[in-house]
Amino acid sequence: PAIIRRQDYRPPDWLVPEIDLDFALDPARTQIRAVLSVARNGAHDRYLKLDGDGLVPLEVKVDGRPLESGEWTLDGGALIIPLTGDAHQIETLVELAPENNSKLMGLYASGGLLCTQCEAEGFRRITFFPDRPDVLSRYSVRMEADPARFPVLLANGDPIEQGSSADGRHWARWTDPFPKPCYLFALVAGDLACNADSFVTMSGREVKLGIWVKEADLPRTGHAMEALKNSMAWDERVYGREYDLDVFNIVAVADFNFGAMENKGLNIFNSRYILADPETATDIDYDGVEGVVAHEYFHNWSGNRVTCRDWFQLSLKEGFTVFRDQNFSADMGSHAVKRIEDVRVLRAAQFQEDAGPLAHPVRPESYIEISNFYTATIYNKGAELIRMMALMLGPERFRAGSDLYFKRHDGQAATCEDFVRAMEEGGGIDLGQFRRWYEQAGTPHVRATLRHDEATQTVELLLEQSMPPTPGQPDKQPMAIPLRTALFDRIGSAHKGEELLMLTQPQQSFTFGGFAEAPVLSINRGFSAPVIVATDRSQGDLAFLSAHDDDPFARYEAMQQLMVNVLVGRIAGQNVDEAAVVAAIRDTVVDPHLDPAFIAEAIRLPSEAYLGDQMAKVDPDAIHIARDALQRRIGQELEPLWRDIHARTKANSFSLSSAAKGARKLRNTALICLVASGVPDGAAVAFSQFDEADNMTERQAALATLANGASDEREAALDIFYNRYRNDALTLDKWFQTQAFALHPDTVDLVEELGRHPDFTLSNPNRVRSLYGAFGGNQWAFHHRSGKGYRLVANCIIALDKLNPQTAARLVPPLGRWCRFDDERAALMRGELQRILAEPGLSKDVTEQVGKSLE
Ligand code: HT7
Ligand code: ZN
Repeated sequence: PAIIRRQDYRPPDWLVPEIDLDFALDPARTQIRAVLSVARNGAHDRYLKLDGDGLVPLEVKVDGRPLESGEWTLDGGALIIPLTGDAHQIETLVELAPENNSKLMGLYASGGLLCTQCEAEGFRRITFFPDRPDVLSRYSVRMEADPARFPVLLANGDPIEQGSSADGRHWARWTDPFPKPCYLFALVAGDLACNADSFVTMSGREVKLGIWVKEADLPRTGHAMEALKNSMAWDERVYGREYDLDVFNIVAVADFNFGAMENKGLNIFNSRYILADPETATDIDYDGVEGVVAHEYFHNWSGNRVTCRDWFQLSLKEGFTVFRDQNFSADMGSHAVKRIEDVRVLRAAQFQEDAGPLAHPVRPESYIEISNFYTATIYNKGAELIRMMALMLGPERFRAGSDLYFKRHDGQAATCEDFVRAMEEGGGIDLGQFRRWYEQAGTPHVRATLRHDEATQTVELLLEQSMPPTPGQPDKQPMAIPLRTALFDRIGSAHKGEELLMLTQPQQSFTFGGFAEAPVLSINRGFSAPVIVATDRSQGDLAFLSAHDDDPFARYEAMQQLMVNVLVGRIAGQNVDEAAVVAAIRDTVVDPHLDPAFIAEAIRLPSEAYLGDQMAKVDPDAIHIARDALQRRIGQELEPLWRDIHARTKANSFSLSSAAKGARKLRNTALICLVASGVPDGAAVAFSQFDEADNMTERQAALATLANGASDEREAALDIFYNRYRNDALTLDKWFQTQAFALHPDTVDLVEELGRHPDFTLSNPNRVRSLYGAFGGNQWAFHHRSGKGYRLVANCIIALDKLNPQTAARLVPPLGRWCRFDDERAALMRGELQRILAEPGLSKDVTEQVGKSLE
């Protein structure tokens, strides 16, 4: 397949200032008439090329004149028309069968609805058009459909006309006054009910808000609506950004390749990020709804008003928007806990990506299939880059930079470089070396060594940075790494003030005076830079920080490192002091000043996958055994504490307050510890929590805890859960996911069985992710030494590729991590990758991911 390169960017030959679309909608046979006003861009004699994917032109007209078939050609799906003048009107007619569109890109059917997904390159599956983000057009859209099946007709912008046709069909016209790239086009037709509300903007305009769902789901839309209104107010307050249309609609659909889509004025969501009620949604689900609603709303400015020049600039909108949604969620809840959660996700997804064959820079240099580049690097590492700039600039200068960016580039298709330049000019800072964060893939490693000199009462902090090679980038230049740092006096347990140290050289040392005794180093506080830090801190120093650090992230980190050292040491056969971990956990749990949600985060053992990341070669079995043993010891030694917490955090009634969420989080952690201790009534306590819970957070946590063990209660709870939720797709996903993620010796066999379950289907991406996606993240089960896990996932990829290549390609990365494992496992993993690659007719999505994984 062809490689697209960033360096090959050329402005578009033809612009399309206006487009008029007419949809005669029907699931089996939809006709689309498009009228494009095209304008030559600059002086050249190149023909007009309109991208198309699987389209057959039924009619082609230029300035109203029908073309003969010889007057246009098709080239790899694109429509080629030679034109003589500088401005023309092009008209095309195509026909589609949305009900047969299993790729869920372009116009497709989902649960009786017709809807669209155009980012990144879905619009070319709807009509012929220059499908690139730097072609911005004004859209007028007419939709016509059967009013019984499709009473609601929505598109971007504002509704301007509607009526009935003589043949009993009805129609509506929507226009969007803001020029936009075609990836932001959307329409929805269906039988939908609306949660209607409104928001008055900072300039006093009333915006009509609508969340459209199936009638039965209306009671589950309240949280999403609150999140939307909070997001609108937050963007005004924090970034000065006001909403610009008179209506803002959101539609929830059951079949969706991603989380949601920010189409102008008509966001389309995977229903899992809209629907929530206590019976079916966990607190994590509620937070997911809030975060994704905010993310898509924030795109109205960071993505829509200022869009991307080309797909290499994807992080311009995604990294910035993730940064914005992370800060919004932190403001809505706890800054400390949100940061811990975000870093956990970054390390689990992005650090692994950076360390493997699919590593790429935040601004990639090339791609084969752009859908494969909606990655943790573009999104989460991209957000960390913005976070570092915000830290270096400080809040006022960062706001000045973002104001300049929006003002300067409003209505334009911009680049990452435009953003950095606006930050430099608006904030008055030189970001020359910092730009390497956009260019170099891989996670920097920083080694920090502290040397104390009693005679001069000074300490020298030596920082050394390095960056491992990544595909296509064998040698790396030093990065600009901002490290928030403090030195703690052991006596008094305080520090003299935090400093922001800028590490810019391969090696750099910083000297601090006034230390009669060697202090304790607290570094990368708040996770100020997305780097891996190694220090020579003792277990005693880490225990000290886990009790005294005033930066919550650093305190959490010290606790985690304490546990990692014990676990990795134990796996390596060293004599380790587990008692120190137990003591640190006890001290944390009983600290009355700490937020219960923070306690739950801090005392949670590092995941098996994270432990694997700390080892030269991952040994899944040894990791599982060591972690399990430590969890048991923590459970046993502090058993009364776990019982007490579990009992006292039981609420009388459900609330979504931070305090109630924190209590549930801690209660579920206490349950894990209690059950892990092996006490005879462990399964019974978990089952009562499962049975008595008035909310899904506690019910699912109890189910997951039971699923890790072997008991009659396990089987009973799984049966009850299935029977209770078998008709609720989103909740049934949890049943599949919990079993696929269970730390149970039979998980691999169970996943095989579940793949044949009557409720399992490859046509719903949520269901696929809940089984095979979750399983791929279950290190112990997926890496079963038999290789069965690899075979299962490979089989799924092969079968799914024929229906939905995008979703299939997203299952490849766990198989691509073969070089992190022993030779036997590596050979089995490579064997499965080769088997996939040998499949005839493999999509370019999967070919790219598998091909790169084998290199
Ligand atoms: N910007 C949206 C990306 C997206 C997407 C990408 C590829 C395939 C399907 C997709 N659906 C949505 C989502 C976002 O980041 O807001
Ligand atoms: Zn986004």
